Amino acid sequence: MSTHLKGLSDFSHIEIPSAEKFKFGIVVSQWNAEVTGALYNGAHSTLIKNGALPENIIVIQVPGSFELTSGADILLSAKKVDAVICLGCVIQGETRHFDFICNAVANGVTNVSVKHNKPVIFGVLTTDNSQQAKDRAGGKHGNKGEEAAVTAIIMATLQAALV
Ligand code: DLZ
Repeated sequence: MSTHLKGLSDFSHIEIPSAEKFKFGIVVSQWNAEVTGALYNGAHSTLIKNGALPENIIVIQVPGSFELTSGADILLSAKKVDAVICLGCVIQGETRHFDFICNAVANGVTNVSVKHNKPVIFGVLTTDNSQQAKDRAGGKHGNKGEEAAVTAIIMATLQAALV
């Protein structure tokens, strides 16, 4: 059962399908690298724990969350993957950058998913401060990277079942 603290990172209430037959892409933003590194560790270990083969996980890095969309697009154009996980961390600052980046990456991830007809998962933290981000990257609120990986497995399985 999920708790108000751990959120979706507690998966004991759902059955996660095997990831063994799928290929995954992971696009990691280098901005706020300590947080995105923790998200990456959570996503990668969750894929492996659920049967994905290490050689079937392609990882690329992009400079910031704004570039997650083009990173996913490049990856899906170049490699045959069943789902892509975008990992980033946007922290509220003193300018409107935050809003532009969050809106751009949310819309961009949706658009690239539709363009390639593949699941592209939004594993981007959008927080008021770095503590909130750390709390969601392996801290007291779980790890959003793990959630993103589970979502990718579920969506890849759904597509394989229907297409
Ligand atoms: C410029 C910028 C700022 C201010 N803040 C963040 C952030 O909190 N998280 C993040 O992932 N990226 C940030 N960036 C960088 C942009 O995503 C992007 O890399 C640059 O604007 C260049 O396109």
